[in-house]
Amino acid sequence: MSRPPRLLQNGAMPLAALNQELAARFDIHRLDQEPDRAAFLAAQGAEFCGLVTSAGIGADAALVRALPKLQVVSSFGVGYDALDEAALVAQKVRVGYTPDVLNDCVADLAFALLLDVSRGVSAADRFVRRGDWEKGRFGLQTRVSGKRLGIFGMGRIGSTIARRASGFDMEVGYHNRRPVEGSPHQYMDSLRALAEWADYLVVVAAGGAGTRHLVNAEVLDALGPQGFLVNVARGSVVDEAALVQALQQNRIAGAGLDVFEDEPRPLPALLALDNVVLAPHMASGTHETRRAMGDLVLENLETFFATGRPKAEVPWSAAL
Ligand code: 8YV
Repeated sequence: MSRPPRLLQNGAMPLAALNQELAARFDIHRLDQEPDRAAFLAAQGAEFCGLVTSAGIGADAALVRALPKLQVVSSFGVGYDALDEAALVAQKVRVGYTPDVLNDCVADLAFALLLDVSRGVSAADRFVRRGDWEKGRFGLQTRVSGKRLGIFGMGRIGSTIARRASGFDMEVGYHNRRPVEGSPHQYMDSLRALAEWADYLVVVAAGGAGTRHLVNAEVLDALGPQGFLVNVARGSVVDEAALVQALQQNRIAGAGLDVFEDEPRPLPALLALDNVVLAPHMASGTHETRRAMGDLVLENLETFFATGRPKAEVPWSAAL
């Protein structure tokens, strides 16, 4: 029997069983457990033909260049903004990722944050626990049903969120670089116009240089004092300092955030605000979805070693 391919893994997947299955099928070495990563890569980097990483950890250009025999990357996650496209394309590395399997859970959490910040669920929980109920009534909240939902990024996850919205009798509008062919929803040709129209602006656009800080002070002011922001995409899409100011000055009504510019460190000012719901980048974090993501990480590797291409390939890898 031939030896299993030697792969480098630069962080554990969030289910012990997945890491065990990976190690049972491939010859895995854990880079994150190396005390001197640079020295290890200099000595042994040329031995690895594959890298197992995640959307959160990614692979920078220095790591890719330290692996001159790299043929395949299998990344746990749908976002690929932390994978250095230029370095990977230059080395003609095939890159697999985990789209689709997380659509439902990310859409569910987007709605959980939307409902929470609008109906004050977390704030009400704090109110009851503090014993404030005996002192007076909890403040009135904002109705969700029948309102306008603006989706920035009508892709796989965006359209799953739009389907959830129909159960709340919400009108859906969206902004993308281009209208989505056949979409039944209203297309707005600018993010500002979408924010102006929407009661809830939900960010599901991909991260990276092209979308950095697109949700800025101007967009937040267009959303306005009755409007709520929800972000389940990447912290980088929102100018977090501008968001803090807009929240502090009640220029928007509230925000539900699963992602931040500097994870795991949300701006401290956010922690002090009651009209904000904060989550620790957990939208895909259910047993079921994380299992499915891990299965696809393994399947992408197996398909690559059998056919030369991962099953689910990021667009710039598929174009190689
Ligand atoms: C991951 C994510 O949980 O898929 C993505 O792009 O951001 C999350 O689903 C996380 O990045 C895993 O590292």
